[in-house]
Amino acid sequence: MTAIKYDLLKREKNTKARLGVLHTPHGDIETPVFMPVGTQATVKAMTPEELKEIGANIILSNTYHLYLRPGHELIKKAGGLHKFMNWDRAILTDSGGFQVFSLGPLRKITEEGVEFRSHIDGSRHFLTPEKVIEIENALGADIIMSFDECAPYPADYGYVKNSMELTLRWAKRGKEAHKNTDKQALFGIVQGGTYDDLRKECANRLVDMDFPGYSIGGLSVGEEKQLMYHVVDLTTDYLPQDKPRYLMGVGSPDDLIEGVIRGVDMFDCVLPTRIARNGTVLTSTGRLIVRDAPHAEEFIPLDAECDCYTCKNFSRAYIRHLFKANEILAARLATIHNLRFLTRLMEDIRNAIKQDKLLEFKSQFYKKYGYKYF
Ligand code: PRF
Ligand code: ZN
Repeated sequence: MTAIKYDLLKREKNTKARLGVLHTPHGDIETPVFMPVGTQATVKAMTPEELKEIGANIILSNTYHLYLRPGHELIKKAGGLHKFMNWDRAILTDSGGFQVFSLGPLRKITEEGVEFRSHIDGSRHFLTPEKVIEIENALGADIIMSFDECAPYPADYGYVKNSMELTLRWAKRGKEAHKNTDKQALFGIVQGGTYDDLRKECANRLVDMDFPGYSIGGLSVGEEKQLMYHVVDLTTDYLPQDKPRYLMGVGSPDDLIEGVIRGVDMFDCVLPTRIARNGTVLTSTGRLIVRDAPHAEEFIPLDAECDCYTCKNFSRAYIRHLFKANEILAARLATIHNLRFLTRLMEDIRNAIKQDKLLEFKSQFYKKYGYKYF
């Protein structure tokens, strides 16, 4: 028995976009989907009820953070991550492969695993592919990630090749350690930097290992967008049609559209929640810094086309005032709006796929939204 089942409903006529449903132990997810990020067992500023209201069916959380604080044993005692945070829809946990490698000089990579110091209290830890699976099993997310190395960009061919080989060996070790296959689906992560042959080889060898889904890691780490799109396009060509594909840590509106066109089904990104807390919102006509002076007397919604709680009830002038006065409601209202903006964008994308009109949708979207943030 596998924990998840992916139904491919339709392939768009003019692109590589796919319409599907991901069945999980905590409900069905229509794909392509954007997953809000809840790093520390909370999507910052949002209650589970609010997440449901904006239409989120799956959220992402982080093994690295929850292992360090409050500890996976504690979350296991609470009855698992779903119960601990009172979220009864699907959860995906990232492996820490990205967070640990972002620590820079604080970590040391060996064949066995990664030794690092906690960003919280400086304490020493050692994570191995087996340990990461043990932690993810304790957390109990529906979809879990293999331990990988996300190579920096730029990096020379030799470094990236060794790093990809290590990621493949770790994927195999993680798969062997994963016992809870009927409740949790373990994805393999494609690495290989921006080298076409390494991406191809990594994808092929992971597919030979037969994972229930495949992630594309190592992108959006400083490379040009066009290069990222090229690597995504190339990688999905080597992934099977009957399994979901997840592009890790990518989720600006343009990246979502371009990713879907190249055959990606799942995305996550801190962007909408992070910029919301800084006073920036996503709208159908581009990004808007609602905190800025020009909006002081605008008694209109953040986005006239938006159906979210914030846009139905509050003006730009009021939200700007909340930001200037450092009121926590500002972050809450802006986060609700930004997450609704992206979940609605994904709904629109799925409708466009149904009608084989994704390219038309893309050009209409860009015409209003603009290319400013490419
Ligand atoms: N690996 C893992 N998580 C990730 C990434 C990765 O390469 C990225 C890269 N954009 C984001 N999150 N495990
Ligand atoms: Zn809104």
